[in-house]
Amino acid sequence: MTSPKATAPDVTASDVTVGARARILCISGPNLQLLGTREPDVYGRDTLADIHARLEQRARALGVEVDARQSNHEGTIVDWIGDAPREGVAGILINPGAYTHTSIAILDAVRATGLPCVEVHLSNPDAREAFRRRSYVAKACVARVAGFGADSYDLGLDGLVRVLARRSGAS
Ligand code: CA2
Repeated sequence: MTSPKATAPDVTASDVTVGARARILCISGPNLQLLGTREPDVYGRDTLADIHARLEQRARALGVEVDARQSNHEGTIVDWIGDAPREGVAGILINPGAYTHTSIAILDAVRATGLPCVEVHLSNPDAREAFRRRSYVAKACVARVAGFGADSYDLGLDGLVRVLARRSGAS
């Protein structure tokens, strides 16, 4: 008996082509430097360094380059986003942390780049307090991945690479 065909196959570099090592900017917002040290029941046991290391591995497998950063400061995040087109970034992966629910400045910055952006969350904000249900940043994003813990970052990268491949007409 043959095993059933997977409906959502894993994406690999041979499935998608996004041009010569497309550059992805990954931004994590406030307090995410605390990952792995507190609230493991909500945010898991991986540190942000673990997440970044896995993301880099995944990026290599996909044939893209990832530049992963974290800041507690809204203005710094806005500056990084604003600089992205000039720096040749092809797409943005962002976990805006609590700024998700408050920051019109980050929304405007992402929108101004015109770059595809995927919002990622470790937890599922929709299943938590009511104030986490509103995302300003989501309004400038092509998609959102939430609730898969650290895997949300890898899944978000896979999705973003697919969007880039589709836009470049390569797959
Ligand atoms: O689930 C996510 O990824 C969040 O973006 C995390 C934010 C929260 O405000 C969002 O609603 C959802 C909080 C990040 C704080 O990270 C911590 C990590 C470890 C210990 C304490 C905080």
